[in-house]
Amino acid sequence: MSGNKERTFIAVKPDGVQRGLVGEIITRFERKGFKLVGMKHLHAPETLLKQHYIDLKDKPFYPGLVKYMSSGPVVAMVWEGLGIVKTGRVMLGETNPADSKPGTIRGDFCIQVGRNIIHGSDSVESAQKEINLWFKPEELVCYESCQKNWVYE
Ligand code: D4T
Repeated sequence: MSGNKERTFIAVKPDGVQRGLVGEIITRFERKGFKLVGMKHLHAPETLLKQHYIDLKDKPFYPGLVKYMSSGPVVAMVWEGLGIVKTGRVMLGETNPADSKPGTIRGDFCIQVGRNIIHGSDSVESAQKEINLWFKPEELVCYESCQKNWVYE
């Protein structure tokens, strides 16, 4: 995927869901002009979460991370738009909320790294991998947004 069709995987983590932040997070992506192409609310199986965080398997925080991510439902989403992977990470803020600027999601709504409420893919390649891991192709909706010509030149 390239250009306006770039996609990223965003997940509201269990703390974000429990704290009622799903609507706020969706609103930020919608208002920016990005397009929602997939969404599901699920209690993610541990096998899926272990695979999702496989690159971190040797980190000391990995077991706690998997436990936290499986402690309640998450809202998994695929968003689409120009430069969305990079811009999405800017909108999220730094991994550690203490380093996140006000105005970012983590900067505004959380305090500690182990409760940082949201995940966003860190590269186009990992976005593709994560989307394939969490969604079947038929779960992604193809449609043209009526806003397209007002968001893009
Ligand atoms: P995610 O993947 O959740 O969007 O986070 P980041 O991409 O911003 O950061 P990451 O992969 O390095 O960390 C994944 C996840 O692990 C938690 N974490 C991280 C933690 O609990 N303790 C730590 O010291 C670090 C570095 C938070 C995010």
